[in-house]
Order: sequence, then structure tokens, then C-alpha cells
Amino acid sequence: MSQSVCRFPAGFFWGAATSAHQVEGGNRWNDWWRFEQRPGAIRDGTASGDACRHWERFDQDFARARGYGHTMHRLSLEWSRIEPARGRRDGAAIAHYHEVLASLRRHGLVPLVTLHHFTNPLWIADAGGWEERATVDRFCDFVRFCAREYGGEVDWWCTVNEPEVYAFRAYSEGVWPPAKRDDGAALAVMANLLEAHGRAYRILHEEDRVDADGDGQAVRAGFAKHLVQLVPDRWWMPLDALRARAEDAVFNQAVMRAVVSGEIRLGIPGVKGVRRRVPELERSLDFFGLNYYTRWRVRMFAPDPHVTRRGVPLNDLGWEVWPRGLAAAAQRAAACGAPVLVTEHGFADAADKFRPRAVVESLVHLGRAIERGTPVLGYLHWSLMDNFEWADGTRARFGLERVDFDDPARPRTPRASAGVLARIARANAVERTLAAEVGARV
Ligand code: IFM
Repeated sequence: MSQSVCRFPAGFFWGAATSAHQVEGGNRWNDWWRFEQRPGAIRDGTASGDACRHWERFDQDFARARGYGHTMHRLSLEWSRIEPARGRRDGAAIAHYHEVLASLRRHGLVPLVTLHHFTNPLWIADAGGWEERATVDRFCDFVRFCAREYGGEVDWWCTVNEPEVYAFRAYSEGVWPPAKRDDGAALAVMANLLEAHGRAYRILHEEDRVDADGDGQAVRAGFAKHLVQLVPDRWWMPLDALRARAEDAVFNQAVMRAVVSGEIRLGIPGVKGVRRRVPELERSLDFFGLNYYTRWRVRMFAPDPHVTRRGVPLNDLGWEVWPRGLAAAAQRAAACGAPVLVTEHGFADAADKFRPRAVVESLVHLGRAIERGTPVLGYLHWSLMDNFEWADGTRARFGLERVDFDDPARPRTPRASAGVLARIARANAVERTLAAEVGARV
């Protein structure tokens, strides 16, 4: 028997994550689809279009995921398909997601269902989107509907994905719909999304009473937080440290404090902040969904405050590859008091040049953190297959499988990384031989 570098706890979940708009194709009734039609909105000139045609091909996709040893799969329900107009629900879309969930079960994959992953129905966007408190109410109606409709098939729920990323990209940087550049609006949106998470958490616990997987718990609900590490670029420059701390305070700390204490306190110097108490938010995590990708080196007075250093390994989007960061982020997330589930982690690497090694090194660091006591329930890789990477289009390749977007059939080809993760998942361990094969320094 091969020796292992580290082993994972019994029952640890292995799998991949996707979101509806990025893989399904044909999602015409949301704000992203409309945004993609604007010239220049998507950097490489692509659009989601047919995406990966996962809408039709989900069953084959799940069969392959199972073949890779996956035991859990994260997906999202597309609100705009289920409720294309306010109060009008689409029976065919609702039935479709029942088929999707049945397929996951048939293939032995536990579903983790996200309820908001960046897209909004057009009728929500046109009524003011997430700047409006009314959107929180409409979202809660949707959550209640999903809990009643799918609660018999789903126990693991992710309320909102990356509220901080959504708020800043869409309302401060203006690179996602509705393309605003207003820090005050970004803070208001973040607060509304946090409130939505807290209220959705309570609704899921009220409405989903069915223990679908027979483990004694009908609901495990959490959110997915992008826990980027912010570090000063120059250790000797106090202003860089100041800026890194200030960004971390609003992007990470405030969000983590809110889901523990119920207090929303969001501020940016010179901008009208938000302060409010949302009782439903207090201790609103059964698990902390951790999305980890990179660290940002922060510089004061730079045109782009997030800089890269020469000689540092970068992914295809220019994000630093820092395998230690996954464990560091898990340790930080665990301080919120809930077990951590890695709901996303991955690399844009079209050639699969560094992904195999980076996955192995990241998982060894994570495995060691678990051995030292960090509670982690599972690891879901972003993503099962290449997909529509928002404003970066289809050029950013995060998939364990390569998708040929030039071919209308969207064939998938497994990358070496799919096999690497499969070996780890099947062994529930990182074997020494595998670490050596990919050149991991562990
Ligand atoms: O593709 C996204 C995903 O939708 C949310 N988290 C980060 C991923 C990679 O950028």
C-alpha cells in the first residue's frame, strides 16, 4: 500500500462546483444575459450563449463526476428560469431541476444547492436589483418556494454566493451588471445580500423538514464567502499595511462579523456606510462555505492597488497561485464557529500546466490544517468543466475538463487534473507517489 502524505477524515466530501448561468446555456431571462449583449462588456467578446449545454447534458456530466470519485456536487438553481416574471413560476423549469436532483442522487452525488449565484431575473434587475430592500423580500419568497419544492431532495443549501464580490464588481468597479461605480451603492447591496442570507437561513430551517440523506439533519445552510488574503506588498511600508487592513475590514472581517453577531457594519472612508442589526443573521451558519483562489498584495497609491510581483506564479488571469493560502483561509473561516466546507477552489489554467501540482500542494496544506484541528467537511473544486467566466468570458479555463466552445456539441475532455483529484478522492488521502509525480513540494 502506498504511503500517504496526509489523510482526510472519514466521510469527507469530494466534488466540484458550478453555477447555472456559467454552464447551463440559454439563460435569457436574467440581467447577465442582457449585459453580455453590450459591445465590450465581456473581455474576450464571448457570451454565455449555449454555455456548456449542461441544461441538456447534466446526466452525463454527473456520471463522469461520479467516475472521478466525487461524492458531492454544488450547483445553483436559476431564479430567472423558475420565476421568469414576478409571481409566475415555470412548471417546466421546476420539473427540470427535479430531474437534475434525481440524476445527482442516482449517481451518488450529494447536492449542495446555491440559491443566488450572481444572476437576477430581469424583473428584479428592472425594479432596482439589490439596492432595493424589496429585493430581499422577493428573494425570500423564492427561497421559501425552493425549500418547499426541493426540500425532499436537498439538505445542503448555500444561500448566496460571494456577496462581497458581487457588490464590488457590480456596483463599485462597474464591470458586472448593473455596471455602477458607486461605493455607497456597493455597501448597500452587500448589506442587503447579508440580510438576505440571514433570512434565507431561517426560512430554510422552517420550511425544509425532510432529511433527504438520512443523516439525522434536514438542513445544513451556509453562504459562500470569497476569502481572499490581503497582504501589504511592501512589508516595510506602513501605508500598504494600512490599506490592506482597511480592505480586509470591509471585504472579509465585516462579513464574517455579521454572520456571527447579526450586526452589519460596513464602511469605507468618505462613503456613507451601513449599520444595522439583522437578528436572523446572528449565528446563521451551519457551515462556512469557503471560496479561496488567491492573495492580493496591496499597495497604497498605485493605479490598481492589487499588484503582482515579478517571479511569482500566476494563473491565466494573472492571479497569484499560493497553495498555502487555502489552509490559511480555512483556519480563518473556522474562527466563525462553524465547520468549513470548501465550496470553491481552483485555477484558470488552460494548459493544465500548474494545476495538478497546485491542487496537490493546496490539499496537503489543507489536510495538515485538518490534522491540527481545523474542522473541514469537504472540498469542491471550481469547476467540473470550463465555463462562462463572467466578464472574462470563456477564455478563462477553470475546468477539470476542457470544453471545446467552438464545437456546437461542446465536447468535454478530461484534463490531467481531473485524474489527480480523482486519485485523491478515491484514496481520501494524498499519496506520496502522486505528490512526487506532480512535482509537489510537500
Ligand atoms: O467563476 C467564479 C464563480 O462564479 C464564483 N467564484 C469565483 C469563480 C472564478 O472566478
